[in-house]
Amino acid sequence: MLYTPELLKLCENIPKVELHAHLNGSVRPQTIKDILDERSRAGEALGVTEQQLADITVGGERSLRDCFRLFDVIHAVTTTHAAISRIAAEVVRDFAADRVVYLELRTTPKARPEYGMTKESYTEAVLDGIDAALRQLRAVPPRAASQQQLLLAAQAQAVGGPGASGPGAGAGAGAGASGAQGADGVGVTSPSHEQLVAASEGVVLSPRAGQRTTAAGGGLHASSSGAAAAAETAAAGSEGAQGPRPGPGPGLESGLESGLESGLETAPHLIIVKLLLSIDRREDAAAAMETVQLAARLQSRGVVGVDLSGNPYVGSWAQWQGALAAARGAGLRVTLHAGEVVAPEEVRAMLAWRPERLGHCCCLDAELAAQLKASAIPLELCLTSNVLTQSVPSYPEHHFAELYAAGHPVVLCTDDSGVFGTTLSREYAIAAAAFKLPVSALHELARRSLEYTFASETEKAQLRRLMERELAALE
Ligand code: 6MZ
Repeated sequence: MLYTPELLKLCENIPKVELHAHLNGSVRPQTIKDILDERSRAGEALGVTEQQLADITVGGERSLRDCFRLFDVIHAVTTTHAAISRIAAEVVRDFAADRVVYLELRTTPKARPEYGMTKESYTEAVLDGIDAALRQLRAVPPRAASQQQLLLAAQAQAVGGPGASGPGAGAGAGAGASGAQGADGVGVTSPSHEQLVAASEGVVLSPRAGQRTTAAGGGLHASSSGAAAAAETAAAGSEGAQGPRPGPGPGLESGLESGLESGLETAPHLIIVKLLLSIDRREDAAAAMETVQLAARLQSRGVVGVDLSGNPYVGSWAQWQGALAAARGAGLRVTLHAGEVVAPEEVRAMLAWRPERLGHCCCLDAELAAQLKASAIPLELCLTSNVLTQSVPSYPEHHFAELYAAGHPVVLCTDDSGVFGTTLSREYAIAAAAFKLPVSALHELARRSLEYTFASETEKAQLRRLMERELAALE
């Protein structure tokens, strides 16, 4: 093992920022099993073999090509809105339990007409799942949030946000609302427009133990798919037989549960979740444009950008450029998977296009590496993913070392925590061990990651305050 349990524990305590996590790659293997079991009990044959199922649950080293075959199997199982919502809810809970305070999740909207699924209904199912998890983390009763409660939540933020102290308001929107109206003696100021927007976009304030609670609701919408109900159930604790994925300390998760039971005396941590919609490299120009238009329409629900991902051996840059330009035109941010395999012409074109962020950049020659450094484009780096898929030969040889030493903006991320059996805390521990970083450097990495998010300036300011307070307590 590269790192000690003590080091992992230190990393679990750091408030962290996750910027590169694929939804279906972050699924708990047990959930795939559960869904498969449920559907076969209902008499549905999904054509997934025992061996394929074992491949998902075993983890370990696998080539990139094998990885993409595995995603196809996962996608063959996750075809209902309820399954998608459940997975999204569980993924949010898992990251929150790993002390991730800002999560930018990404997923590829999928049209599956044979299952009555459009790209839009798929994405709404994801957003339903995220909302359900946030409500559960915040202990707001399902579907109880209203515009009035959002207003009150924003007022509570205006009063002092996560740092404000005072007696804890009870769990639930009603209790939070009365607190915001002054029942706890705290004066109320009017929320700014930005605060209202932040609240309606799913900004959730979850103060630390003994601090005032606020009643922020997730993005609000009517769900006709029934997926929201399934997500509520999932968010309410269907951890599966094996519970959450390994990594997050059990204390954190159980602390969170007991906090919910005891009226938030031990409150969960703040987590803000945003969504990026991915264009799959298998998609043509029209399909890519459809995803971008969907992302543009769903900005009010927390979609902040577009990603280009998928099998790097497939497709060519020119086919997505129109859609990516449209994304930029619509005010969406763009991040691109680049150089996961050797593809110098494509990486050159991507660097010239200047996305807001890049992912991977494992296979760059000296000239492209120099261009990347000169560009100062923030880079999402996924150590375990890159080593297990053999995009880089070993942890110590990972390009993180060179870029970090050069002062290039880098962010540690998980990529596919379910498929690769990792957590963000574990990625921090691996980095510390492989590159001999002191814990103070990890704190600094977490701090800086926040600056590369696609969050609004208001959200960044909130998170900065929270992270500073939590990091100061650790230092
Ligand atoms: C490129 C990847 C990836 O979108 O169904 N994906 N794309 N490189 C990687 N490195 C290992 N890992 C995941 O999540 C799964 C999808 O994310 C992309 C692939 O397109 C995969 O099908 P969603 O939620």
